[in-house]
Amino acid sequence: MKKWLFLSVWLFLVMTSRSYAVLFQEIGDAGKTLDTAILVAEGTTQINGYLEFPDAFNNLAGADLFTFWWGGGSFEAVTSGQGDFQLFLFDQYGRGLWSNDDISQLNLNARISDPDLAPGIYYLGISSYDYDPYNIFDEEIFSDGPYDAQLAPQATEDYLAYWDGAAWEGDIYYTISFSSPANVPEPATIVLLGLALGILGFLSQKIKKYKEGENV
Ligand SMILES: [Ca+2]
Ligand SMILES: [Ca+2]
Ligand SMILES: [Ca+2]
Ligand SMILES: [Ca+2]
Repeated sequence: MKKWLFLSVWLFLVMTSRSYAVLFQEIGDAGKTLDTAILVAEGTTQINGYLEFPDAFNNLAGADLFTFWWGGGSFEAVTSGQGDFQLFLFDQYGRGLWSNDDISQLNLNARISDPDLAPGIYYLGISSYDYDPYNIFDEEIFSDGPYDAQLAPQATEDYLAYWDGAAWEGDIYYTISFSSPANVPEPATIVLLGLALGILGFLSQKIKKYKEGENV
C-alpha cells in the first residue's frame, strides 16, 4: 500500500512536470558569449526571443545565446519564425557540439537533435544565416553546409571565441521549442523530493492506521 501511494504521487509528479508548457521570454538582448548568455527558467519548453542584426556598436547583437541544465536523454530544439535561422549547441566550456541551418531545402528553420545528450550544462545559440561562431584562430567552428544537415564541428579548435559574418536577416522574432523541459532540477534534487514524498506517504499511512486502531 505504501509503495502504491508513493508510486502514484511519483507518477503524477512526473506526468504533470512533463505536460506543462513553460514559456521563457528573452528580456533585453541575450549575449553571444558564455558570460553574457541568459539562463532560461526552470522547466523551459519554449524560448521566445528577438534576433537583432549584427551591430558594431552593440556587442550583444547578431546572435542570442541561452544556457540551461539538461537532465540527459533525447534532446531536440527547433526554431519557428519567418527567418532563415541557424542553431548551435555548445557544451559547458563553449565547445561546439552540433549546428544546423535548415530543417530541409524547403524549411529554413533550424533543428538540432541528439538521441542521448549527456546530463550537463549547455549553451544554445541562434543566429540568422550567415552569422556564425568562430574560434580564436578566426576559423568557422562549423561548416556552412550542407545547409540541411546537422553538423559536428569542422575546426579542431572548437571553443567559441566570437561571431562573425554577414547576416542575411535580423530584427526578427523567433521561437525555440524544446522536446523536453530544459533546466529541470538536477537528479539529486528529484531524489530528495521523492524521499520527502515517500516519508510523507509513510507517515500518512501510520496516522491512518493509528486512527483506525482508535476506532476499534
Ligand atoms: Ca536578442
Ligand atoms: Ca543577442
Ligand atoms: Ca536556416
Ligand atoms: Ca559562414
